[in-house]
Amino acid sequence: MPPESHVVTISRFLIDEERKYPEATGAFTSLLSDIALAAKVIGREVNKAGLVDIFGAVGHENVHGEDQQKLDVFANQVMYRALDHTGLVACLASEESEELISIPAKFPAGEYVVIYDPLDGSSNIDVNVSIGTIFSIHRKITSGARGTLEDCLQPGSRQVAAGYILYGSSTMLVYTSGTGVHGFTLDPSIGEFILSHPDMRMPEPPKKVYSVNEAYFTRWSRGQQLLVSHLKNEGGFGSRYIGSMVADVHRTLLQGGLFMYPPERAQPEGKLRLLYEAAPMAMIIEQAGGRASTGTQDINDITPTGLHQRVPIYMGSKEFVALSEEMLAAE
Ligand code: AHM
Ligand code: MG
Repeated sequence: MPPESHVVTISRFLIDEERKYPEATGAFTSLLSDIALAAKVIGREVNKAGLVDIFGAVGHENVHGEDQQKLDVFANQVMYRALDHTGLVACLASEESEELISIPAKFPAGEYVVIYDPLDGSSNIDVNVSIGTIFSIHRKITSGARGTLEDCLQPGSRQVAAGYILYGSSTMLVYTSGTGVHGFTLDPSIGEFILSHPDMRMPEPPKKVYSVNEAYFTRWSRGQQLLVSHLKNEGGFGSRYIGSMVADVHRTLLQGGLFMYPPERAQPEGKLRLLYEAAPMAMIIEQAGGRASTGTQDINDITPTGLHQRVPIYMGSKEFVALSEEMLAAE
């Protein structure tokens, strides 16, 4: 007889979580379920990306001046269509859209603001490297019926939930709603996300690994150069850099370490965006016992000033983030 095991699907898990809060309306559970459905649809296309002629830029640039890949466009539409008509969402913001995305007048609006990067790391699609979707959820704070820019520009510390979907050797959905981090792996044979990583915590002691694009070394500040030199020489750190944030942060979450995207000469604010990438990943890392800093302040203390604001990132095991802040301040 196989050992007794309980299979917990994401729907079961969300319903059980909801029961802990008698005042819960079920809206949040529905919202997460909608995102999980979008994840399955995006995951399905990502997994067969090599089979169909879906590669390559569609011939126009996104708001950051970067080539948009076809799968980005597809993932962006899937996220939008999973959420626009539900009556749960006040407004949306996507890394792929310059402006706030309003809910069409023909649909009811709800209380949640959903901000997402539909397919992060899309330059890796062609070479079959793991990519991901990142999402951040706030509650609407303005009093009107529909969400506004102000509802999107809230500090990360006010997120009610955040998560990502990693399209890797398996598809995983990892999320937090402020009471720990939970990971689900897609069983493709039944099309269900199954709880595989309950209550994820970053390991202590952490693995000594730093993750940064070291090709920019000569363009870094002296403090940043000294930090990385210290980690690999005196610190005895190893290095891993996939160049796909969801995959790099996922590894950091599971093994411990330090993920960095520092400022450099050509990009003084760094590359990654506060609302779509930094804030949601920061909430997850913090909920798992780690920290996320810009080098001088906690990422989730920042009140955003624009939808596409960028921010330097140092996230991972607490002691490594503290060491980074210390060494950067010394220079
Ligand atoms: P994207 O939003 O255009 O896909 O870019 C974000 C990606 C991240 O996944 C990754 O951490 C970073 O860009 C890598 O950048 P670089 O190639 O400069 O190291
Ligand atoms: Mg991105």
